Amino acid sequence: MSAFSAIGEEREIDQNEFTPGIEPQATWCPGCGDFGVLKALKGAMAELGKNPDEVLLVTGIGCSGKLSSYFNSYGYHSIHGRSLPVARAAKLANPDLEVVAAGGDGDGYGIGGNHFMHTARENHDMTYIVFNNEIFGLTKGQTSPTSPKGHKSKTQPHGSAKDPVRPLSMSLSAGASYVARTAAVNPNQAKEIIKEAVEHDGFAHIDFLTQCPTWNKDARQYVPYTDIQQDDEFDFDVTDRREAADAMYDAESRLYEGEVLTGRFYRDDRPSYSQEKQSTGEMPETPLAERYFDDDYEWERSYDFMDRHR
Ligand SMILES: Cc1ncc(C[n+]2csc(CCOP(=O)(O)OP(=O)(O)O)c2C)c(N)n1
Ligand code: SF4
Ligand SMILES: [Mg+2]
Repeated sequence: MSAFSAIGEEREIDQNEFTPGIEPQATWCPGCGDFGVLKALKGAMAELGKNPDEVLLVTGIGCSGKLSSYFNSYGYHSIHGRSLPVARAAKLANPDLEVVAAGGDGDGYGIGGNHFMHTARENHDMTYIVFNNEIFGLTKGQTSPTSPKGHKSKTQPHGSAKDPVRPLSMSLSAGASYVARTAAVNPNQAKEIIKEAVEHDGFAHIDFLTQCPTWNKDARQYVPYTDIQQDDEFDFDVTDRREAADAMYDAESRLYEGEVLTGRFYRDDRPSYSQEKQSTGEMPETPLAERYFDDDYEWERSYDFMDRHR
């Protein structure tokens, strides 16, 4: 597989092409929602006609972070909370790559929260999937930023005193240009939402509800769910910020009352970070990745820099 050979090649893709040749056995527990993300992602990429070598999947640390081991594409299993800066750098260096970043609620809304805020604000063109199981799964069930108030765990045995973060509202106010929530128990909706997110030019954030039957509730934690686009009660305009904000606030509150509202919440078509940079002339026309592989490219700036520091 070379870095550029298959980019742009059009052919029918089978979703099994996204299963690694030497398939590592997934170590997720039976009934874990993470399997649902893997299935939806494979289906979405195949239906979009993406070749595995057109895709880069960058993950953080957690049960969710293992996704890049079970998905056949370029992959980078980064460090806790740091998938987004890695994904941003890769996208800027090689804009032809379809970049997907993924990680847990602890990873993205806790330790990596600052990267989340600024990647959304700058509207980097990528898909960000947050596996939201309301818990630290990998480290055995500690309270996470999305755990409900009063939730008892080893770290808060008397119950969490904190209100959970509101991931959809946070994303909207930070500046994400596509915001959706889906659930592993709803694989068809999940696949369609991932397809939209991948096709969106800008930062597309998916809060993906992934049940953790081992450390949180049970495999039916997010059942039943409602698709807000299919329910007359939620007749709002996803391109209207205020209406989207109200719908998000409602969905976030009702999740903790046992009502699971999923679907598309917000979308705008403002230019992505790269498009803005190109329009001001700040972004070089030849992407960094192509310059690196071009033997004739003169690395003037690097040479100058080295001369100055000899
Ligand atoms: C810098 C750093 N701090 C803490 C840890 C320990 N750690 C590993 S995974 C994790 C939390 C995982 O929770 P989440 O991000 O929600 O992912 P999940 O396992 O639930 O998918 C923590 C605290 C670490 N690996 N690196
Ligand atoms: S601990 Fe929870 S999140 Fe981790 S693999 Fe098991 S069920 Fe999934
Ligand atoms: Mg988690």
